[in-house]
Amino acid sequence: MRYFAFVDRIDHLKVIEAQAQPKDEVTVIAFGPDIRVGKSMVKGRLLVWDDIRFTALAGFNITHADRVFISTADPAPFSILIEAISAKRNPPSILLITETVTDFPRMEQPNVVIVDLVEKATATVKGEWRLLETRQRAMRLKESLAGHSNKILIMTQNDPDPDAIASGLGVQALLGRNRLTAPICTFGEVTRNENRSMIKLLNTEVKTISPADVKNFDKVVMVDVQPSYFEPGVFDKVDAVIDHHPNPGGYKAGLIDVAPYIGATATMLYEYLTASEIVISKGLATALLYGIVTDTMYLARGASEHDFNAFTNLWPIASINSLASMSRPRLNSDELGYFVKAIKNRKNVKDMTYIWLGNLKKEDIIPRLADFSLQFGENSWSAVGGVYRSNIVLSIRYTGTEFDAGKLAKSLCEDIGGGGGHRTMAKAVIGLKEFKKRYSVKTLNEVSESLVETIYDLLPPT
Ligand SMILES: [Mn+2]
Repeated sequence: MRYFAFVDRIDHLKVIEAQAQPKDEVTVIAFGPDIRVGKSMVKGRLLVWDDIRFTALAGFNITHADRVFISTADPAPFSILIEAISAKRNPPSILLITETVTDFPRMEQPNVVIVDLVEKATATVKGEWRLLETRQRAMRLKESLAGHSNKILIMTQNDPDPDAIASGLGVQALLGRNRLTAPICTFGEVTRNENRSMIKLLNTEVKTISPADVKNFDKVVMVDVQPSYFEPGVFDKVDAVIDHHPNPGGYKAGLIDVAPYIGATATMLYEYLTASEIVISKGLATALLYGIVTDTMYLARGASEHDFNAFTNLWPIASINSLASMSRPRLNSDELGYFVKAIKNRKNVKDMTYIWLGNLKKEDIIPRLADFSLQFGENSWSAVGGVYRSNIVLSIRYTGTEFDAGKLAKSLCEDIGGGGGHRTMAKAVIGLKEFKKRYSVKTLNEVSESLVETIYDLLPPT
């Protein structure tokens, strides 16, 4: 290939020459009255013009098979040059390198592209600052947890989700620890099938501990959760918090990295690991990627530029097969039984499919069935309820736009429980005792009937 470089300054020559392969033919045309350039500074043929030499230009016979660079501070003479070079039927591609994009005439031509080096460099430098800052934070985190004999507690919420588990694995990798010297722990347990299958596939572990066990650890790191989530007094000292939920405040910790603009805590750990130049294994990449896709619904919900970047870089390393098996867990016969029960017992309450499951051993079947039962008929609401550990748990789904599932959940719980969510999905948790007392009912069937009546009154007319 032939390269022609028209330059009125030589400081971009390196950028230009870096594009050419050794076998390419490079002609540098130094141009203008002020340019000082010697043969030794140029890697190809050097011509020095004091003005545009149209005859010489025509002699080059530049076609679409050639590439033309123009590096300039002064746009005016170069627009004449572009016009002259582009006059033919098959003009070459012209790349204009500049540091000051002002008004370049003829820039609208399809064979011309303009590259502002300052803009490019600024973006790169910005990224480097960010990388440095993340690296420093990772260093501070490591320092605050340092000490070979330290037993580190990686703490997650009560029913840790893939993002929390992946972030825990990320912390282990960052600190060079394992499940014995820095276990991922919860006061609850992992209930959802997907999450259990993730733990199995990654050959890892989430330990259930009690608040009394906290004192057996020297250091505490919280991931995907913050100290205010827990009962006061359980953690008297937290060394680090890494989370993407909003910071409710009211707590102290050694290092607090809370970034609500990021879609998943796994993304934050990805950045810590890469900034610290730690090689991410296939298993860890799979976990982090799974954390990101579940928290952001495959980048459709709350995903930032950070999450897109982590996703793009983790995808080639991760095991896509494992990822697929994690997101499609098998139903065991108990769970299949609930699906059958749901289909049989479904009721229509105005525009809602309502399902009551009675006593439950596991909670996660409720939201799964709430999603599932939106597929029945034409109803725009679904609600699935049951009793789990002395609470009535109800998941609500809504596909319409005028009303709000979160508001319905809140009104259901008034004074006797907690509820909330957003327009499309919500959850209500009501003390069974309190509910029975308020509605003067005794059996679970009566509880369900009172729930139906209350929901009926709260739902908009159809
Ligand atoms: Mn999360």
